[in-house]
Amino acid sequence: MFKHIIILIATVVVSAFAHHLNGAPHVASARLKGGDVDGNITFTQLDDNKVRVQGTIIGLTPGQYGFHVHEKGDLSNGCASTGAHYNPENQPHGHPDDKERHVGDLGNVEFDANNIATIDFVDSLLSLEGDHNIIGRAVVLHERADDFGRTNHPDSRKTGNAGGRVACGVIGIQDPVYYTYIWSGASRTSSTFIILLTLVLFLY
Ligand SMILES: [Cu+2]
Ligand SMILES: [Zn+2]
Repeated sequence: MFKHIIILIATVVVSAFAHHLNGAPHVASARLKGGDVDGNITFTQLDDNKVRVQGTIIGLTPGQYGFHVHEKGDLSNGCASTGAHYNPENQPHGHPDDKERHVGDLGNVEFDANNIATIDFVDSLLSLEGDHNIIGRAVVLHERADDFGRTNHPDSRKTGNAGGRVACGVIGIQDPVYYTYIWSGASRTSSTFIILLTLVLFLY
């Protein structure tokens, strides 16, 4: 009886662990660079299918600057080759709280008197998996504030008229880093099964 309880507990623990391994990366990160601008941004997948965006960027004078996820993680021609705003739902440009917006529309970041921007917000459209997956794409910081599609400028509903691209970085997997190492080559389901079988045999 005692042994069965142990096995039950072990199964639950291993299943929970395997579920974590099977899931999407929990944290992605990007190093944002361009001219005097330098920053690190992390994207953390929250349990309720939202992503928390956190980071610090230095190097711009006080003010608001457009901040987006662009569709390509291609820096072969600098920030220019990162493509348009990430827009898998084919919507017009907007504010992060708008119903109609690009998935990549993250609004503005604000630089303070020390030329530092501190970023910490939760976005409801970004994801580290599935249809809105931002991994392998780019974060881009612009030379002007994003107008959220609310002016008469011809670029307003396309880009927020935020001007040129000042800094950018590719979004990559940060955690779990062991994912491909441990599970490469074998199907995840069978790997889970083998671990469970080994555990059961060991306990008996
Ligand atoms: Cu942009
Ligand atoms: Zn946009």
